[in-house]
Amino acid sequence: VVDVVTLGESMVTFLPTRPGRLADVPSWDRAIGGAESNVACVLAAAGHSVRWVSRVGADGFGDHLVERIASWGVDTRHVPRDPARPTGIYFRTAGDRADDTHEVAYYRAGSAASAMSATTLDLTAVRAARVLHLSGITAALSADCRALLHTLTAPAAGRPLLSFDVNHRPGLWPDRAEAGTVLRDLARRCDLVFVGDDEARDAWGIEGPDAVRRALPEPRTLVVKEGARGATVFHDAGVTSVPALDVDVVAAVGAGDAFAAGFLSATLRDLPVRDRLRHGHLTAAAALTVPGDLARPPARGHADRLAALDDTAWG
Ligand code: KDG
Repeated sequence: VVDVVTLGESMVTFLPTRPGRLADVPSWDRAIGGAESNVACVLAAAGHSVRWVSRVGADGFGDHLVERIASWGVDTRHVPRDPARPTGIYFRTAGDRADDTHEVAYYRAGSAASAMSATTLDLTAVRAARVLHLSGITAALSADCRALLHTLTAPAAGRPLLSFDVNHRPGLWPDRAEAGTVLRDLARRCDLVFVGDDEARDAWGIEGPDAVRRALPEPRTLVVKEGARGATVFHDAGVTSVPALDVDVVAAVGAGDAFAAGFLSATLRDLPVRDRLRHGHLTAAAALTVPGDLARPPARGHADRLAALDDTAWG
C-alpha cells in the first residue's frame, strides 16, 4: 500500500517561447502537464510513496511522459500503453503579464487516456493506497472515464481516503450545465474535496466558501481556495482560513495541484489543519513562480518551520 495513488490523463505540454496570441507564437518548449501526475510528482518530491495510474499511447510522447514522471520518484508501472490511440498533447500561451489570461489548445480527444476504464486499468493497484486522488478533468474525457470515477467513488468498506480536486476545465465541457451536475455529484461522494472559488462560480453559479459548503455538505473535509486571498477549510472541528503568500506570479498553472499536494502531504503526516493549509500555500508558491506546471516543493524541515510561524509572521 502506497501513501497516495493519483489517476488521470497527462499530456506533453508545449509552452510558448514568447507571450502573445496562439496564432503568433513562433516556437514552443516541451514540458509535461496533467493535474493528477503533477500532484504525484510533488508528493514524491516531498518524500511520499506515490503511484500514478493512467494510459498513454505507444509513442514517443508516451515514453517521454512516463520517463519524466518516473524521474520524480513516482511509480509508473501501472500506466499501460495503448497501441491504437495517441498520447494527448496541448499548447498554451502566456499573457504579457502573469494575469492568467491565456489560450489553451488541447489535442486529446480520443487519446489513450480517454480509454481509461475499469477493464483497461488494474483497479487493485489503484485502490492500494492510503489516499486515492482524483479530479474532475477525468470526468470530462469520456463516458468510460466517467464510469470509472463512479466505480472508484462508490461507497465500499476499506476504500482509501478519496481526495477530489474539482478542476473544472470549461474548455473540456461542451455542456456547462452537465459539467456542474457531474462535478458536484462526484465531489459529494469523496472525503476530501478541493475547489477554487472561481470554479464554484463557473460550475455552480455560487459565491464564497459558505455557499460552497452548503452545496457540498458531505465531504468530511472541504477546501475552498480563494486565489491570492487564501484558502478556507471546513473540517470536523470547524472552519479554518489561512491567507495566501504574496509571491510574484509567473504562471498560475500547476498551483492548484501543488496546493493539493502540500495539503495532502501535511494530512498524511497528521499535522494540524492550519498547517495543512499553510503547506498547501507554500507548495503552491513554488509552482506559481515557474512558467510550467511543476516545481520542487520546499524542503520538508524548512516548510515545517514556516508553517509553524505565529499568525503575525505568516504571509
Ligand atoms: O492543473 C494543471 C493542468 O490543468 C494542466 O497540466 C493540464 O491537466 C491538464 C488539463 O487537463 O487541463
